[in-house]
This record gives sequence, C-alpha cells and structure tokens, in this order.
Amino acid sequence: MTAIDPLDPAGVDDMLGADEKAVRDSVRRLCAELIDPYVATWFEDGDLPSVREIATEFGKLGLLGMHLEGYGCAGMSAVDYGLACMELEASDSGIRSLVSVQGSLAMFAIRRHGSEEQRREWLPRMATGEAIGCFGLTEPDHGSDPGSMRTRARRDGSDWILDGRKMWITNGLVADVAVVWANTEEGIRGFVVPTTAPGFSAPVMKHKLSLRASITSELVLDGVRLPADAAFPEVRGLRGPLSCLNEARYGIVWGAMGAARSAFAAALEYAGQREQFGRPIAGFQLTQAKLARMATELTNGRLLALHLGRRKDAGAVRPHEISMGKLNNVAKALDICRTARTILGANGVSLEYPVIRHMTNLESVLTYEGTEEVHLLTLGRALTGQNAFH
Ligand code: TGC
Ligand code: FAD
Repeated sequence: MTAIDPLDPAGVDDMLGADEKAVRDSVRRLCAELIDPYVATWFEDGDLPSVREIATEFGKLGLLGMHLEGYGCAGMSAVDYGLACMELEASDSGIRSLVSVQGSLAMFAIRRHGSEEQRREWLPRMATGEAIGCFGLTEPDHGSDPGSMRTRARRDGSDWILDGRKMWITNGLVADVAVVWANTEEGIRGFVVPTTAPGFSAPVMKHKLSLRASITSELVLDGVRLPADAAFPEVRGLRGPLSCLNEARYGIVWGAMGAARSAFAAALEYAGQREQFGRPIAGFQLTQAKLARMATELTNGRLLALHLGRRKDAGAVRPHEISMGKLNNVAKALDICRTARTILGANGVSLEYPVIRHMTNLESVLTYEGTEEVHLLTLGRALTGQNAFH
C-alpha cells in the first residue's frame, strides 16, 4: 500500500499552487519558532506577554492586513490569507485572533470605510505591527444584536463626544487605535479612536477559561472628545461593521481547521505510541473509526474553506456562504478536538498536549464573530427569505 500523508489523506494540498504553499510554509515556520514553544505557558498564565514582538515579526512577514491593497499592506489573495489563518490557528486561536482583529477588523474597517487621511495615518504602521488595533462592536447588553447598541456619539460644535462601553474586545488593552461603532443622529457610525484620548480606558477582562493567550478588554468611553474627521465619512448603519465581520469570519472558516488539524495530529501520534491491552490503541477498531471520521471532517472543512476562498478571490462569495463556512467548520473543529481529547485519555486534559487548549479556545470561536445560532438564522434567512431575527 502506498504511504499517505495522514494530515492530507485526500490530497487537498494538490489544489494549491506553489506560491500558495510557499505562503503557508513560511507562516508555519514562523509559528514553529515564535509561538509553538511558548504558547501553552502563555495560555496557562492567561497572558500574551510578547504581543508587540509577535506583531512586529508578523508585520515583517506581511501577515497584518495581508489581503488588503496599498498603504504598506501585502495585497495577497483571500486563499493566501486563509492559509495563513489556518497555520496561525494551528498554533493557537488567540494568535489567529490577534491577526484577524488587526487585519480583518481594524485595518479592513479603515481601508474600506476610512478617509484618505485616516488610511495614511494608521495603515502603514498597523501593517508593520508598530501600531495595534482593536474593534469595538459588542456591548455588555448587546452582543448578537449590535443594532441596539447604546454607545453614543454626539456633536459638540464640530467635535464628537463618545460615551458608552464595549465588552469582550480582543487586543483592547494593548491597542494604539480602536475602531469604535456608536449610534449617532444619523444611525450607527464608525470612529477611529486613538487609545491615548482622554476619557478612553480599556480595563482587562479576567477569568476567561478560553482564548487565554489573547488579551480581552472592556472599552470605556467616558466623554471622549474627537475631532470631526475621526468619523468614517460615508458609511452609515450596521452595514459598516458587518462588512468587516465578513472578512474576519472568512478567516475563521480556515483557522478552525488549523486548530482541528493540530488536535488530530496530536491524537494520531498518541494513538500510535500509547499501548493498552498489549498493543497500540491505534490498532483498536474504535480508535480507527474516530481517526477516520476526524480525517474526513478535516478534509471536508478544508475543501469548503478553499472553495469559499476561490469564490472570494473571484469576487463571488456572499455573506450567507461565509456563515455556512463558519457554522460548519467551527462546529466540526470542536467535534474533532473533543474526539481527540478522548483518544488521549487523561492526558487529553493536560496542557502538556495542545488538544484541550484548542478545544477550550474553540468555545470562544463558536461564540464570537456571530454565534452558531446567528449563523444558522442568517443561512435560514437566505434559504427561506424569512427573517427570524425581527
Ligand atoms: P440586518 O437588517 O440583517 O442588516 C442591517 C444592514 O447590514 C447589512 N448586512 C450586511 N452587510 C455586510 N455583510 C453582512 N454579513 C451583512 N449582514 C447584513 C444589511 O444589508 C443591512 O444593510 P442596509 O444598508 O439595508 O441597512 O441587521 P439585523 O439587526 O437584523 O442583524 C442581523 C444579524 C443578527 C445577522 C447581525 O446583527 C449579526 O451578525 N450579529 C452578530 C454580531 C457579531 O457577529 N458580532 C461580532 C463582534 S466582533 C468579534 O466578535 C471579534 S472576535 C475576535 C476575532 O475575530 O478573533
Ligand atoms: P448574546 O447575544 O447575549 O447571546 C446569548 C445566546 O443567545 C447565544 O447562544 C445566542 O446565539 C443566543 N441568541 C441571541 N439571539 C438569538 C436569536 N435571535 N435566536 C436564537 N438565539 C439567539 N466583540 C467585539 O466587538 N470585538 C472583539 O474583538 C471581540 N472579541 C471577543 C473575544 C472573545 C474571547 C469573546 C468570547 C468574544 C469577543 N467578542 C468581541 C464578543 C462576541 O462577538 C460576542 O460575545 C458575540 O457576538 C455574542 O454576543 P453575547 O456574548 O452578548 O451573547
């Protein structure tokens, strides 16, 4: 029998071009050096101590805002960006989050909706990692329903005054710039807020048992005065933030498969080495059934991600397709991690192995960027034409 690559038993890699494989391999190499030796400790400590150094190294490789054009961004394809997300999340979902929030949320918002001055001021520094961004949409009382947000921006002469609170904001404490969405007399608008602005603070959120190698904060806006040109000039309404979420959700479609691949690889290796009843547990039919199902779902998930990536590069992908991808791939990644955990027995709950870390991280990934229910209803709305939200 010909030997197969157990991490790619159906040859999905054959659908990638040489340049795409080179992008993937360079991200994989950087993560192996910069993240993998340390990430379990960061997770255990509930911190990301070297976030600035990581951002700078990612910037050197062109990973920050890598699918954006101009202003120092790498201008890579959606598939390249997806492959990068998969490698980053194979290291840790928190590391992919750092890059998602920077590139797909904060930078994308400024690139798509910002004025020329806002782009020139922030994007080149964000692309190198010198400046870190965050994206404030969720509030304590408004998560799935951001349209009801209470954060408010009012005029004072030509200035804006922002008051309100955002919650669960990735990178908040370490950010140099926050893209904040607030209600105004003209509906929801986006604001570019330097985090040094008086009245702005970002108290860190503690007690997370998921995504621990990631900094999560509240954003407190207490009479933050901004000049007239701090607002995104054109975009009004939820369309603004949701256009950014499409980008980040797309990255998660790939990223989740990275976390799942890492858990699968750990389980496969463990099953080959661990002996019970005088033989490797990989020889038991029930273990093989688990591994076969995991490999099949990994393959399905990667195919869906690649399909959506090719459609995104062709300008054809629609939001409900991204909902389908996030819905499927995060749920399947969680299943894979949970099954991997059982194969490792008691070792499955130890941070000596990556499995429980990925599994608990994915609980956050299931909820953020639209919960499973939000994506089910978004897909349901597209299928039936009936809006179940309102
Ligand atoms: P709805 O009436 O559906 O839409 C309002 C306006 O938005 C437009 N729209 C979209 N535009 C672009 N992309 C999309 N995916 C869009 N979906 C809707 C829509 O056409 C409409 O435009 P217009 O011009 O007609 O006004 O709004 P709704 O209030 O019914 O809400 C729909 C719903 C529930 C799907 C939406 O609110 C939603 O997606 N909620 C989930 C919120 C969410 O995902 N929050 C994520 C916060 S950020 C985060 O989690 C970062 S995690 C860190 C990391 O990524 O690592
Ligand atoms: P809720 O909206 O209160 O939902 C609670 C439950 O009710 C869920 O199961 C939900 O699906 C369900 N539900 C709600 N509405 C319906 C409905 N109509 N039908 C059926 N069920 C429904 N946000 C940001 O803005 N920026 C960030 O950087 C960011 N980073 C995050 C990092 C982490 C680690 C986490 C955990 C979250 C982060 N978030 C961020 C917030 C995240 O986007 C929200 O948690 C998410 O949108 C869900 O909102 P919620 O937690 O308020 O839950």
